[in-house]
Amino acid sequence: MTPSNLQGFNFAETRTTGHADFTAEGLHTYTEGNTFTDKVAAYKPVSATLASVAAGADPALDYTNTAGIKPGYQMAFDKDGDGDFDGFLVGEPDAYGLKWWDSSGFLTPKDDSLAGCGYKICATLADISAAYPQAKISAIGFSLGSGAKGDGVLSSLTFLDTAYTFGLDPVANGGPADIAVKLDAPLLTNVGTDIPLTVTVTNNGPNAAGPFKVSAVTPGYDVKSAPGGTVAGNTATIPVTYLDKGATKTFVLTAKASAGFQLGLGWHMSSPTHRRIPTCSTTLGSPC
Ligand SMILES: [Ca+2]
Repeated sequence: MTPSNLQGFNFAETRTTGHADFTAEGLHTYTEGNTFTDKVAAYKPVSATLASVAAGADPALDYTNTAGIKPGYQMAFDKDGDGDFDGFLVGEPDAYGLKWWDSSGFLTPKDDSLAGCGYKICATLADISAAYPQAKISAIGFSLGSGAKGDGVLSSLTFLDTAYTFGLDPVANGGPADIAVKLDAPLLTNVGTDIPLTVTVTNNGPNAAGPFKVSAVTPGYDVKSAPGGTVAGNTATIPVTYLDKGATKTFVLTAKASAGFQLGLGWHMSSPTHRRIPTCSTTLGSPC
């Protein structure tokens, strides 16, 4: 590991047959088998209220899975805000979507409706925050395992609107690069109905690029959610941690056409490390 890339994370909870190696693509995490020692985990101390986490963009993992299980993200939880750790909240989007579960059964739900998924708590951060309004978060992180085989590359972990990229250095790995952004929307849109807007980001080279952000302005739409990004009205901003030359990434926004719906969508990308800031506009369903 490279200390300068740790970004405040520590790997003290990683066990002997769990591994985390910094690579150009991100953090290569893997376990050797299915025993107790097969665990990779990293935590970063923070000081935040659960309410502030719940109010921000959803925590997100950008992970390329090669084999086995995927990592889940975790938050060290102080349910009553008294400074004493009470347990971990665990997020596993593939299993439970935006619901987080309590890993140790430490919580006594004030509202039984929070129970689910086989746990005493399995609820959205907003619902948990409402039940525990004094709650604080003292650490953020992820865990792969334990006792399960998994292998993949973690290219970013997003918490509190910050994307942690584990060694993806914008000088070493980033452009100049020609980044193209394209938007596709359904040909038919009913005002007031949720629709997907697909963002396609392509690196035309000549170098790998990242990290950078893609911002989308969607006149006539209200963006409701952006994976790993932030949303404000008709604008979504998505962090891209790393994009190899020739590579493409897609993101699917959820949006709703507003009463002032227009057939117009605009995009721009911002990055101080890249040669070109492409701007394009497109009509519905057509490429830039
Ligand atoms: Ca406590």
